[in-house]
Amino acid sequence: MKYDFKAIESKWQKIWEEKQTFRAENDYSKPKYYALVEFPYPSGQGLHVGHPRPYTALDIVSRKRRLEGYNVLYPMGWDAFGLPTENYAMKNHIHPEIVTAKNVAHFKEQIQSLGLSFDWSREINTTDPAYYKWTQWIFLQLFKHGLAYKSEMNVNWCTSCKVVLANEEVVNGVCERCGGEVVHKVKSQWMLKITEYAQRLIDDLDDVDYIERVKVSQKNWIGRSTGAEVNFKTTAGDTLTVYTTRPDTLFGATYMVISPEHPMIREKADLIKNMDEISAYQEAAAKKSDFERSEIAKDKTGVEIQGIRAINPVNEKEIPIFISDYVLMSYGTGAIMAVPAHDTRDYDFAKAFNLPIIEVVAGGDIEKEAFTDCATGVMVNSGMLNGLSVEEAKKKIIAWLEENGIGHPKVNFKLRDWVFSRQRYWGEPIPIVHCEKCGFVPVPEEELPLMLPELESFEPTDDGQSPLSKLDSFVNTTCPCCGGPAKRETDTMPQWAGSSWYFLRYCDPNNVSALAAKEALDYWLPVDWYNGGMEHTTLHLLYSRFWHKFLYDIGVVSCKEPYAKRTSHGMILGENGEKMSKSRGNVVNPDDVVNEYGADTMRLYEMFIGDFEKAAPWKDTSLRGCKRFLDRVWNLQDIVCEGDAYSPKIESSIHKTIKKVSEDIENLKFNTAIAAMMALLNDIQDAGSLTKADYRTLLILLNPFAPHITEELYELQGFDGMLNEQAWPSYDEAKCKAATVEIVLQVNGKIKAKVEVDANASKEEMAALAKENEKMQQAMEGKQIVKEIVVPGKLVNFVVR
Ligand code: ANZ
Ligand code: ZN
Repeated sequence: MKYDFKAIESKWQKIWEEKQTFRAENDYSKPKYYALVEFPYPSGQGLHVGHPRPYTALDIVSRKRRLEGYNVLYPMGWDAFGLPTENYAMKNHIHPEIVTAKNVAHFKEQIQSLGLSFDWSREINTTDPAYYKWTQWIFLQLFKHGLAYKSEMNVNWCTSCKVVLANEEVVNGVCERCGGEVVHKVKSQWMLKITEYAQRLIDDLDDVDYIERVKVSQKNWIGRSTGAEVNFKTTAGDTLTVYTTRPDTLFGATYMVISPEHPMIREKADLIKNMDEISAYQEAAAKKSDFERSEIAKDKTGVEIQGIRAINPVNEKEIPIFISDYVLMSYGTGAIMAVPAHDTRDYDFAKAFNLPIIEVVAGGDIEKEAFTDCATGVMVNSGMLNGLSVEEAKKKIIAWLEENGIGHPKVNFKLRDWVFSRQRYWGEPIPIVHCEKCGFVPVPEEELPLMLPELESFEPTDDGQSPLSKLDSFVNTTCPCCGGPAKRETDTMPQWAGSSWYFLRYCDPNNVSALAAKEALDYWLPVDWYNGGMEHTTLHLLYSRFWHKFLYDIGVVSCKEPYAKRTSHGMILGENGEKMSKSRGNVVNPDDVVNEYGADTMRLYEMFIGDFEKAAPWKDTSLRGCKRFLDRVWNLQDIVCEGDAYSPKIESSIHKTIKKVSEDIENLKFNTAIAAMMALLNDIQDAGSLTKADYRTLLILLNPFAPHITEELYELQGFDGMLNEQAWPSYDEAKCKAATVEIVLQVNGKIKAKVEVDANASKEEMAALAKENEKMQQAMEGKQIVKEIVVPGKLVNFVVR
């Protein structure tokens, strides 16, 4: 009988669906396992061959866990709000809801063809009002707890999408999504106070099992730094406060720099003599992105403020104040003390403007460059600090600053509050009403969901107003507080909103009175294993940890962290090693692969393609190799024997493979797990036969990778029940040791023969075997053995003369 993958795959997919095989039970007495992959954005392009890589990986984990006796939740859904759908809808004059439904149907069919063990009864969609009701509810809780606020903000504005972007969405100075130019704009925006959670978002990383690169990049993004705030008096009679990580270098502060947006410029305008020059510089700076402005290598520009000087508090010296765009208003206090001898940017600036450079930490060569090392230097030219190390000097100066009321220790974070408004149609309406009398008033919870209204046209306005603002019947309402006339918020939420809590909804997806029942959350959480893209590390992963912590604080969930374990997969590239794209003509369509080779081959290949954590190029030859492997597994039926033809070699090979596959799955080494099963198959074919029991074991091991063919073979062999109801095999460590090993026999270091010996053979036994060997005898004819070298398990070498 031929391996008819088409018939087999559709047969088992139907059976699984009918039997609801992968339905997670809310049976709280069983040990649970919650496996999660990032739900896709159902784009018009359909599934990419990159999608199944993480889905299959955690499908393997889920299937293994079921065989290990766990009640497994492995859900899937749709992250369906967002710009691409809206843009498509606008271009083609179709409502985004219709576009979404069509895309979801297509994605679902494609995903289902792969035989993934998702519990489809828990499918969710972020654009479903029954779902976004709870997204809005969470927003209201944030608002009620002072964590959502509206403020005038200098925001990132994508000139092509006509939309505000979060800092996280600006990559290398351009729009993460479309690559369009990003400029600054002052706009009134809803913001979420993620900064309030900055410290906890760092600290609690200690309690979770995330791959190291994810932890590191989250920490860098949050960017905790410790230092001091120091007050400098100015000749204008006020004070300029700076943030510095190097208060030890105060004696070397030879000038100050404030950001072009610093309020002092406005407040002291009447004292500033070169206001025209300053204004021109401010205008030029406003056009640049923070990214451009903070580049280390860029030429330093600036203008000295004429008419006001600052006084260095440690030596009462008057120093000049500059404005320069390398100082950002959004970090620290927007003002710095410049220490050119020990800071690279200050050094470049001082050289450009011919400012004094005073060495205060000895150990470098400040004629050539700034000396920034703080581990080895010794303080000089610094009065009371002379002779101290940098660390000692920091402590001493901070104590002195505090005593004299000039400064205090300070911790700063790079993390900014989350810009939460979007001026687009296809998102969750922000459930807030603005009343002249009462200010911002939440929409009453019993009125949720606040439905996204029907609109004629979804075009955003050029001045950046949401399309919803054009709909008077939506905008005009009454104040829930005083009953007077009021206006609705017309901004919508960013795409990151729905995905910030979706893993909670899966626990209890149809609940109408809460985002999920408490018992369901307590049982399923935390997610035991979450796999997703590295690109989401500082976006979705951080946002969802923030929301989860907030929900923990208000008692909705009982654990501090949403995900116990986080891993990440590499991309699948085209055959040419480049990213797959239409323009490069190297796109592989998953439907074609499933059609031609079957889902099991596709799954197996995606796991065999390379190290799961690294990018890997697609190779059709290797895909065919995986198909051949399954053909051979199929053909083993011909050599299965009823009894137990005992072979110590196969027995040990089986135990080794069980161990290897079991461990490799846990360690993301799916490719080497498959290689181990391929090696086992070779051993079996060398042996020429295998027992039914050994076949059964191989089928169970292979089942998570290739679930359809293994179920079919299991049935054909007449075993009891279904394969997915069996137990994951265990192994005997002692039997994992190879029964025999191959050793080489040499004469004067040259290989003469290779023979199999008992793995535990002694040196004497090995030497005796070598002497009996025909080839060895020929090579040594007429000669004397002068030395015998024997390495157990490896080789015998005779030195002859
Ligand atoms: C004096 C000094 C001397 C500094 C020295 C560094 C080295 P992190 O680690 O990133 O927190 N700084 C402070 N606010 C700034 C702003 N708004 N824009 C640009 N630069 C700013 O860096 C903090 C350091 O970056 C601060 O310490 C300050 O320069 C600068 F040898 O103060 B330092
Ligand atoms: Zn009111």
